[in-house]
Amino acid sequence: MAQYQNLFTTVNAVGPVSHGVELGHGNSPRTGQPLLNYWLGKLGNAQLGPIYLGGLGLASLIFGTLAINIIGFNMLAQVNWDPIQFIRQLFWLALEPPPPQYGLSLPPMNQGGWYLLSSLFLLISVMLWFARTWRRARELGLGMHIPYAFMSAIWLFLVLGLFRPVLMGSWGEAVPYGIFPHLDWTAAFSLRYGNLFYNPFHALSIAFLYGSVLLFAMHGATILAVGRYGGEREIEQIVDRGTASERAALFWRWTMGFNATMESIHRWAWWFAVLTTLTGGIGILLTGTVVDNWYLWAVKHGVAPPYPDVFPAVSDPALQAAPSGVKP
Ligand code: 07D
Ligand code: 07D
Repeated sequence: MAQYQNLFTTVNAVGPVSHGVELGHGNSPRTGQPLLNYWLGKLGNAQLGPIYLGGLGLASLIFGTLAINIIGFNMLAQVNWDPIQFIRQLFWLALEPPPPQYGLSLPPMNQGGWYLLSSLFLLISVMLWFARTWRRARELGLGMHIPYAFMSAIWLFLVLGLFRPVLMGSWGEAVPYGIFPHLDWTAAFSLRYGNLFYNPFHALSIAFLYGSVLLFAMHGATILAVGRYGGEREIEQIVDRGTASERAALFWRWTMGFNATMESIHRWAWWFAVLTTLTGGIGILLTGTVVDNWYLWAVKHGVAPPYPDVFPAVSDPALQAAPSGVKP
């Protein structure tokens, strides 16, 4: 007989729409008349809205829109204001940071000035959004776990775009805004500093990133697998142990000898995710400031072997005298 498998069959619970609890003094009203949508219910909760916009949310959206517009209009200017070419070349277009000779000074607008202005707006937007997560968590009586986790991502974001450029003394160190250009920057960064794979903090970041994926798969699968016993009602399962949580725990205890609990699995998830960008930010901040070449660093510390001397010594062609007739 076919058994109930909830790999795809989402529980689409619908009820009367809810506006949520009353908000205390100093809060704005929530925006939007809530509605129910079947397809949204397939992805998550079927109710859409209301949303709490508030002063911080509104200000964040305004600054974010300004940043995106500055980036977009600079890209549009680069293709001579041709909307077709803008769409065609969108993934390759970029708003680049100022060239290195400007250091940390203010360059002309078309030499990175627009880049700095959009960065300022993006920074304000992200920080306002952070403040919003903080306030909303407080208002709902939550712990601060969500803002703290977001802070970890913001740490890497700030290292890439603010702290490291300042330590290096040049805005030119910051990441360009663009789909492929930011990938080119990432690849060039690794090459410039002697292969980021030898940066132990990059390795830690990867381990936490992969670990996050593994934990997410294990947890998601475990809870779905005990959904037939109500296992997705995690809170009840913590305080009122039933057959679902018990079986989930026993599965792991019997397959690997150790099991998380309904509570601790979320701590594992939180720490792995947070440590991905936390260690990553440390790794990037050290690059170029403390360590100039991660491969040579690894050789020095016995992590990587030096290349054997099988070829005759090579010299940098850039340092050689130019052949006659060629201007250097
Ligand atoms: C799924 C949540 C939704 C978020 C999404 C991203 C924008 C950008 C701006 C057109 C998981 C929204 C995108 C707002 C629009 C313009 C100018 C989150 C989810 C869908 N990256 N990166 C992407 C950013 C860095 C790297 C994609 C941002 C570092 C590699 C997207 C930042 C380095 C690859 C994107 C940032 C780096 C990507 C998908 C900031 C090292 C990919 C992101 C602010 C960490 C992948 C074409 C995603 C790709 C990709 C956004 C920073 C490396 C455009 C906003 C400098 C190797 N990055 N990135 O799903 O397909 O995230 O690129 O720091 O392969 Mg990146
Ligand atoms: C970027 C946090 C900031 C984002 C914020 C979001 C908005 C948009 C809009 C919702 C992602 C702001 C959002 C403004 C809102 C809407 C619509 C998080 C960010 C606040 N690497 N690598 C990592 C691997 C190589 C390089 C981390 C793997 C090569 C550089 C990660 C491989 C070279 C940097 C990772 C690999 C290289 C990294 C990122 C394999 C390139 C970084 C973690 C298998 C040739 C970053 C220490 C993350 C870092 C980073 C994985 C290879 C370069 C673990 C798996 C050797 C320069 N790499 N990498 O969560 O921290 O990012 O490094 O080859 O800067 Mg790497």
